[in-house]
Parts: sequence; C-alpha cells; structure tokens
Amino acid sequence: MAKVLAIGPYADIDAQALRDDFAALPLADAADVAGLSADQRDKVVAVAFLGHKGMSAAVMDQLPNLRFITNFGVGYDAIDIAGADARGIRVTNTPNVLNDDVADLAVAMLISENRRMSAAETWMRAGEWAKGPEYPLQRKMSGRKVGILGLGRIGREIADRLAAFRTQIHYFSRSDKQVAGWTWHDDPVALAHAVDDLVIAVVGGPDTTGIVSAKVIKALGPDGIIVNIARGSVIDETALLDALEAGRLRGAALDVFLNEPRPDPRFFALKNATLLPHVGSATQETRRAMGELQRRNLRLLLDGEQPETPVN
Ligand code: 8YV
Repeated sequence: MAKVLAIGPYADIDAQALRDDFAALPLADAADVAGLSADQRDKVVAVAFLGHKGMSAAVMDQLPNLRFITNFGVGYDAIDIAGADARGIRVTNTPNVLNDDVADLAVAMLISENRRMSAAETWMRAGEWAKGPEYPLQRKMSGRKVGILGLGRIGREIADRLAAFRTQIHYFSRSDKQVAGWTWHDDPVALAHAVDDLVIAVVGGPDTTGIVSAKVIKALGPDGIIVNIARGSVIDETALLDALEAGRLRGAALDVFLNEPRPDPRFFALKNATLLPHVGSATQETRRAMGELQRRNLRLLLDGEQPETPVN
C-alpha cells in the first residue's frame, strides 16, 4: 500500500516518475484524501503536492503518519505551514529553478500591456486593419518608472531584466536591500505614488492578502499598469476590476487570479487587460526542473536526509 500520495493535476511525465520511483498513489486533489480507507490513510508518510488550494490542517489530520509534504512550486500558500509545524510535518518547495521563466514573462507582460499587444492582435484578427485608421498609439515602455512589489528571488530577476530597458527601479520589501540606483519604499502606497507601473512579485498567503488595495491602485493612477505573476490573493480584485472598467487604471497584465481556473467573468470583457492562465513557470525546461527538484526533496526526506529546499 502506498506510502506516498501524489496529489494534484500532474503532467504525465511527473505522474509517471512519482509512480515509478515512489509507487505513489495519484489523487486529483486534497479533498480526495477523505475517500481513502483508514488503512490506506494510516500508511501515508509523504504527500507530493501540486496545486493552489486545499492542503489544510484538516487534511493533515486525516493522515496520522504524515511527515513530509513536498510542494511542486515555489509558492506554498496552499499548504497550512503553521498546521504542518504543529504536527511536525516537514515541507519543501521548488524555488530558483523557475526564476528565469517567471521574470521573462513578467517583463513580456509589462511590454505587452504598455503597447497593448494583446488588444492589437485581437483587433487585427477581427479584420480591423484594412478598414481604416491605424491602431491607436500606445505607451513607450523603456524609461518608465517601475515599482517591484517584493524584491525576493523572482522580483530581483525582474528588476535586473528591466534595467536593460533603462527603467527607473523602485521596490517595496520588508527591508532596504541597499541596491545602488534602486529606491526602496517601506509602504506599497508610497511605492505606487512614486512609479508609473507596478509589478507584483511578492509571496502569497495571509501576510500579503489584499496589499494591492484600492489605495494602491488609486496611487498608481490612470496612466498606471499592474502586472501580477504572484498570486491573485495579493490584489483586491474587486477594486482592480472597478478601476479597469472605469479607466482609473490604464491596464493590467495578469497571470494569476483569485478564483483559478474560473476567474471573475468581468475580466473577459476588458480591453485594457492581458490575461494569462497561470503559466509563469510553464515551459518544458522549467517544469522538468521543478519535478526533479520535488522528487529529489522527497527522496532525501524519505532517506532521513536534509532536503535541498526546505520551507519549515
Ligand atoms: C505552480 C506557481 O507551481 O511555483 C509557483 O508558485 O505558482 C507555479 O509554478 C505551477 O503552476 C503548478 O501548479
């Protein structure tokens, strides 16, 4: 009987590796743990988790011998870490291997929304080009003032890339990172006041829920663009939708949403938004590296060794 559960919508290659290397039992999501027999649940010592919700303390309590949760992803806001701590459960994640992809995409999204690439393509596909006046002029991205909300590993990669576009970098983080030429702000509203566009790269979870508030959006103003490659929970989504609909914010480029995979339908009617289905790390190279790191952590933990990338 399986000692390892593989919870989540794994790609075939990862599902197979978890089955071959760990004899893992696949489950579609954390709620399915309740459907296992008491005998099956007793045997489980590790969960290889992939997903954005559901790894709650209540689920942990259904697995009395659970000792390890290895997360597929850098963000672990779907896992109740305090609950894991209280139960002596070790948690790992997959940082670093996805920094390039997520930072590449964030920069692409910032350019895309300043130039309205997605709207221009929709316009062209609808046959508008041949009909008359050319596509309306848009905003230059190079040289803009860009605020990075969260200067962690990914935020740093984004800022480094943006430097090549001669952008002025401002950032919000808990402490001043003392980077020459970059300006630190200790408050998201002050950051938004100081910049043209805002790129959100902060971790998700209770500490950051709604920190991109109506006030932050107002401080950015009608020429501002918000890029979010972090978590939907970080933005007050209703305030964002209200501002975009009313033209109080120039645009948004969003890879993450509060209710994935069914974002608020108000998003779909917006012409001033670039919408992506949570694909920040979604390249073959990076997903392979994430899967391999998850499985190395799992192997190390099961062998009684220190994992490569512990969370707690
Ligand atoms: C997901 C992510 O892990 O790493 C993260 O935090 O959000 C993504 O890379 C990936 O979509 C699998 O759910």
